[in-house]
Amino acid sequence: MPKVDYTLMYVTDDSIKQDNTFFNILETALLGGATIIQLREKTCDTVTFYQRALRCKALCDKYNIPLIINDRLDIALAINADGVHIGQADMPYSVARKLLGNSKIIGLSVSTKVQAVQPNAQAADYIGISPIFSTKTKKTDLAKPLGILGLKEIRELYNKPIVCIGGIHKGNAQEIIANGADGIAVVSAISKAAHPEAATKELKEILCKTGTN
Ligand code: TZP
Ligand code: MG
Repeated sequence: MPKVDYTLMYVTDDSIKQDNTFFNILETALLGGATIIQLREKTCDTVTFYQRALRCKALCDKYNIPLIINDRLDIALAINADGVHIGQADMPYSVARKLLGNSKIIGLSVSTKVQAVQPNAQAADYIGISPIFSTKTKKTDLAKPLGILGLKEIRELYNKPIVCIGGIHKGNAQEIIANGADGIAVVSAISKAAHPEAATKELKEILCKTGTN
């Protein structure tokens, strides 16, 4: 598998139903320097998800940026995505790996220290600390925020890439990288910004100043 840059993951905003807006924002995130894209759709039907996924893949390919799909292995396989992001209640990691093979990225959400030391988390390509802070974007199935302390504790136990998600913006991104995360994943800091491309660039600069990139 090629080395993946997890610095700035843009997770698409499934509240945007209008395709033009959805793809404009995705392209501005790519232009602004997002290093990986996660397509996350929680409410649409399968055919809509599949069609969005196909278009996302074409756009990400244009910028040479990996695309991973939230939850849906079938869609990841159908469009030859670069991988999936799964949660604790999704397809078990071992099954996902069997279906996708070794060349694809599999990320797993963890919400506790205990989950971070489980064999599936240790085997995954990266874990997503979910959530790090409170967020208004995800309203259901949201665990208690782990905070910076939780991130530090998990960093000590986990030696593969860690990406944090939930309530991250330009005011707190630096602190997350400084405390051991390899990257951040954001929805609203980009999708709801007045100028998504400028917002992405600003986040990227903050992250690159703090990290080793
Ligand atoms: N998983 C945990 S928090 C979250 C997801 C998908 C939403 C993050 O959205 P935002 O707007 O970056 O807080
Ligand atoms: Mg999931």
